[in-house]
Amino acid sequence: PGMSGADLENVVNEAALLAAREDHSMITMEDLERAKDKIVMGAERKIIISDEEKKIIAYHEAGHTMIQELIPEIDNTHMVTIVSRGRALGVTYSLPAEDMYLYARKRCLGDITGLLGGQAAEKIVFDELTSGASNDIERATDLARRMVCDWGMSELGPISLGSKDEEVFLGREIVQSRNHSDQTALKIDQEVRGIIDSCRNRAETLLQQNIDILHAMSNALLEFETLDRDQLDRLFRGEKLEPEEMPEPVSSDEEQRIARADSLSMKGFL
Ligand code: NHX
Ligand code: ZN
Repeated sequence: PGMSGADLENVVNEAALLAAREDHSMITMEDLERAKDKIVMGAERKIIISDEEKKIIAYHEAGHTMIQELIPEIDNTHMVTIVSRGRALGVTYSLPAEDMYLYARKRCLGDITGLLGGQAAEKIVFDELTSGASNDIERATDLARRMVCDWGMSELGPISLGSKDEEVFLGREIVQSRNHSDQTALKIDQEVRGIIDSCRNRAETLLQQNIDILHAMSNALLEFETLDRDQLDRLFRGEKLEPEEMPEPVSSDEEQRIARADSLSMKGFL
C-alpha cells in the first residue's frame, strides 16, 4: 500500500536483478521482499559504527517501534533495522494495512508521537540528545503545522492559513504573501509548539511506562540488527528470540560467484 506505479516498477526491476544475480530462473518472493526493502528504505550501506553509537541507534529505533506498537490509531512497525540504509543510520518502517485517503486527527497526533519517539528514547536512556533526529523533527513539525494551517485541526479552527514555509520561493515577498496577521502567526507557532510538546510528553510517558520492553527491544536490535514483524510479535509477547538460523553452507565455487556478482553490483553504486 502507498506505492506508486513507478515504485512498483522499480521494485520488480530490482527483484529481477537480484534473481539474475543469483541465477534464479524465476523471481522469488524473497527477491521481491529484498527489492521492496531497497526501494522503500534505500540501499544498505556498509559503514563502521562504534558500539556506543550502535547502542544509541538501537534505542532510537526501538523508541519509534515501541510507540508505533503502543498507539492503536497508527500503523505498527513492519520492520526495524540498525543497518545503515540510504541516508539513515537506522530505519523504522511501518506499513499501512490498506491505502488511505483521509488522515484522521488522532492518527496524525499518533504519527507525530511516533516520530518523536526516537529522540525521546535517547533522552530517557542516555539523558542526552543527538543530531540524528533531524529528519524526524522536520517531519513531525511539518505534520503539526499542516494540522494547524491546512487541516483545521487546532483551536484556530478551519481557516486556511498560508504559512511562510510554502512560499519561501517568493524570497523577500514572504511577509506580504502571508494571508494572516502577525498576531495569527504567533498563534500558529504556539499551536504547533503545543502539538509537538504534548506529543513529546506522550512519547516519553509511553516509553517510561514500558521501559523494560524498550531495553529488551534495543538488546534484540543489537543482537539481530533487523527485526521483522514476526520477531516483534514474539518480543511483545515477552518471548525470547531464537538465535539467527545459520545460512546454508555454500560451495567455494558458489561463494566466489556471489562475491563476484556483489562486487559488480557495488560498482554501480559507488
Ligand atoms: C549524519 N546521519 O548525517 C549521519 C550519518 C538518529 C539513529 N551525521 O530518524 O540516520 O544522523 O529513525 C531521510 C531519511 C538526515 C533524510 C533519513 C536526513 C537521516 C534516522 C540524518 C537515525 N531513524 N539520521 C532516523 C539518522 C544521520 C538524516 C534524512 C535521514 C539515527 C536517523 C541521519
Ligand atoms: Zn528516527
